[in-house]
Amino acid sequence: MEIVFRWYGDKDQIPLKYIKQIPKVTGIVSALYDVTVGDIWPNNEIKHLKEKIEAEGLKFSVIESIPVHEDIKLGSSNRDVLIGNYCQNIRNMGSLGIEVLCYNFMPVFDWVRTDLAMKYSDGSNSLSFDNAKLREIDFEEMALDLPGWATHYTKKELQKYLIAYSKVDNETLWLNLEYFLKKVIPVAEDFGVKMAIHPDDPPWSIFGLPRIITNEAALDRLVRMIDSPSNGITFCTGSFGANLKMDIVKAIRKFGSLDRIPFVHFRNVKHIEGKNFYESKHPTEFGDVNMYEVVKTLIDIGFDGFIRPDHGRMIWGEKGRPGYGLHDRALGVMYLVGLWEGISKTH
Ligand code: DNO
Repeated sequence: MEIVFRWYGDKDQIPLKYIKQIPKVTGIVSALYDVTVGDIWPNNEIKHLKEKIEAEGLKFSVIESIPVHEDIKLGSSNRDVLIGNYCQNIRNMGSLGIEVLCYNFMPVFDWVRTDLAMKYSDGSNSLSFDNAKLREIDFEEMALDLPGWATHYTKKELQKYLIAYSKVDNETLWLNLEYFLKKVIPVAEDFGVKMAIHPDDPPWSIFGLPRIITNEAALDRLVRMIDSPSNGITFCTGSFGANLKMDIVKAIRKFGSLDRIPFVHFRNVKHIEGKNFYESKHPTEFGDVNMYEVVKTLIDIGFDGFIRPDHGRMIWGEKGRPGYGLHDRALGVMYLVGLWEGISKTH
């Protein structure tokens, strides 16, 4: 296991130096954030980012993400050109020795929360999701813009995509994913890259859009589609944790043993009622994910991929990107390291 930490490049208020000070963090998860979705990333810019990371004694381990253009997800007639560009990005990152590519296949929106700073009695805050509030969202007023979102739509574009997706059901989205993967996975294999799909977050349909990477059966279908370690999963314990019906530990054992989990997002969530939940402190007792069993299972299966603390709360007065502050994510790392050492020594 190698612990990595997400860094948003020069625009991130957290300097690489601080990340380097967190015990056991050896690598960085990053991306180019200013490239238009669908374009080829300038190779010199990726190289430059890599050099910056390496100058601080860290490794550029994971790209999260190279966004998949909506026209690929929609299966539009121009998808082959866009997939061609995607393949070139994979070749470029592989040639630079960046091993894992986290991506998602969520239509229009990436991860979604309805409150970016839900307040707790101890003065901290974190992100939360309330299904009723989601239903109230008015696209005319919407200013939802979360860290890591690749696209900021104009109202017109948003309407265009919502209409286009009204003709795409889950099955069509699956077929479009398969079409995409059949073209990109052979390239990933050739260039030593492991693709790792991120689950839909939350793992159910929102705004009537199709969403497919939601549970264990979906992961079964994904891995069967192309039998290759390059066709892998970003196992996000928080995203899947929102689905109370999913046995997360069993799924980690199954897909990890098949060598399909190159990357893990380590996060806990606590359900309030129904589909509503908030992002809790990392340790098991504060949420609904058994973080101890997650780590124990990863140790059992000999997990040798990358793992990063996922969203943290805002604590100690820190202000910054929702979910991506320094302090609580660093606490998440220390909790992970403690579990890891404790379990490994008594196992
Ligand atoms: C949220 C992240 C996601 C993730 C993408 C991967 O914090 O986990 O935005 O980066 O879905 O493509």
